[in-house]
Amino acid sequence: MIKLYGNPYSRANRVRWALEAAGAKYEEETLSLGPEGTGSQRFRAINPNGLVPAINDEGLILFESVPICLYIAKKYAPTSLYVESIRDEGLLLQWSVWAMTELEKHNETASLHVTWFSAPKRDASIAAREQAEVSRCLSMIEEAIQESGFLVAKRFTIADLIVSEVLTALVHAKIELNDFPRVKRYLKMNLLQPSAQKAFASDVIQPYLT
Ligand SMILES: N[C@@H](CCC(=O)N[C@@H](CS)C(=O)NCC(=O)O)C(=O)O
Repeated sequence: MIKLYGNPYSRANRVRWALEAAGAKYEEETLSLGPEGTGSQRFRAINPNGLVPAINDEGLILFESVPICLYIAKKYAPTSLYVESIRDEGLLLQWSVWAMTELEKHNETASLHVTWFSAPKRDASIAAREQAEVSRCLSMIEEAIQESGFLVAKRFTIADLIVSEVLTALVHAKIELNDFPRVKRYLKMNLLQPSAQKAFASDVIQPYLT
């Protein structure tokens, strides 16, 4: 059985969702975020990077949420969450990596200056610049899903799962989806899947289900 080291308010959500969507058997150890949990010597012996998520699959320890999701999809759900052709694999990897290096990066920086930093540390110009970058990313998704409703292979894949999970953090950057109606519908539809309903704490996805 796979062991997931996670936390319900962390990037472990995308891995838990991937495990649920793949129908893989797993158990989760919840760690607190900070010195007693993720920063502890015991956890650093498992994941030297000291962050959740990490998994142990038959002795293989992996960290970094996006590669973990891709690994789970390819190993446990090759015909549903993964894709067949090398062409589609290229697109799958593109959107999955982009979700982390562009969409998530800009949303996280905006969130710091809108929500997480104490007021004196917030910089309104950085917040505005990064919110604009998130909007640019949302326009890209709006365009990409226009034809089939999905990012790759005209069906729900691990790329949609990863992008959708990253989108659940928009609330922290105070980004509204009203200007992106296709993305709004896409996110709601994906989060209404039974696998997502099992994977997320309800308060994390509630803002996107209305
Ligand atoms: N790039 C990593 C980032 C992981 C990460 O930042 N994890 C956070 C929770 S979302 C964490 O473990 N924080 C605990 C800490 O900072 O001590 C991934 O995607 O897995």
